[in-house]
Amino acid sequence: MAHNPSKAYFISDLHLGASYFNNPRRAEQRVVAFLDSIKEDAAEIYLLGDVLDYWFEYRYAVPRGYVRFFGKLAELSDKGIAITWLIGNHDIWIFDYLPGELGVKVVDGSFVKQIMGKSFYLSHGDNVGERPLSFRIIRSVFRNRLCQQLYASIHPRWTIPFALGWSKSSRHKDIVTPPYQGKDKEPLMQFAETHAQSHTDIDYYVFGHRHVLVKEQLSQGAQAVILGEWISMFSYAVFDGNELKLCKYEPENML
Ligand SMILES: [Mn+2]
Repeated sequence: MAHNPSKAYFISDLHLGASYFNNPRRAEQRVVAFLDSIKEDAAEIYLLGDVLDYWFEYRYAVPRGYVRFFGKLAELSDKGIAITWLIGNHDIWIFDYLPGELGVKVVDGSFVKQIMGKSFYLSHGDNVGERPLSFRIIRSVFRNRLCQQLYASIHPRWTIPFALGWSKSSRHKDIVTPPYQGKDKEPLMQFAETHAQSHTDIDYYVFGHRHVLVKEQLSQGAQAVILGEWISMFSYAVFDGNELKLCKYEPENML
């Protein structure tokens, strides 16, 4: 394929490293194969959170793994593709290592980005709409700088197994996704619908987090998508300047 960087790609919820993958290496290789397949026509890539199931950067050390995935991101970023990584609710603790090492831009929270002349509202989706109190408390503890420093002061020998155990305990929640019940019942869509009323300049809303693959037309004319996941769906969105399409990755040479 000729090198023609003209598209923007969006993926989320890869959950690499999660204990529920029967074959974690294959899950990583699938993502790498996808990134390789888009490297000639991608101008921009947006990773919308929960890319890694667990990550914590220490000052002088990082967790094991993800070598192929990180290598591919570094290759694409070195090639000039602009890669943006939105922090999700699993990969919260990215500090200066991944941005520096991979050349990716890391963003915490929701933001609006102009992409090929259109206005995109991008968010992982965990901080949008109604959330239970327990979720909000955990979220603020996880993001508290002092809590992060205290956690970082404990040897990884103790924190990493603890975190992996924690992740395992939320396994059911991550795999069994409440089904999408339509625009009117989906908090992310309700949020987008309300937000669009007062932000008529937004053309597209793109979310992750929910593990469903959906595109809806909002009443103000904008479109809203939820990106699915890479546990069993292998879905993504691609924007060519005219249309935002939802697709599933079907590798030719990988079953
Ligand atoms: Mn999430």
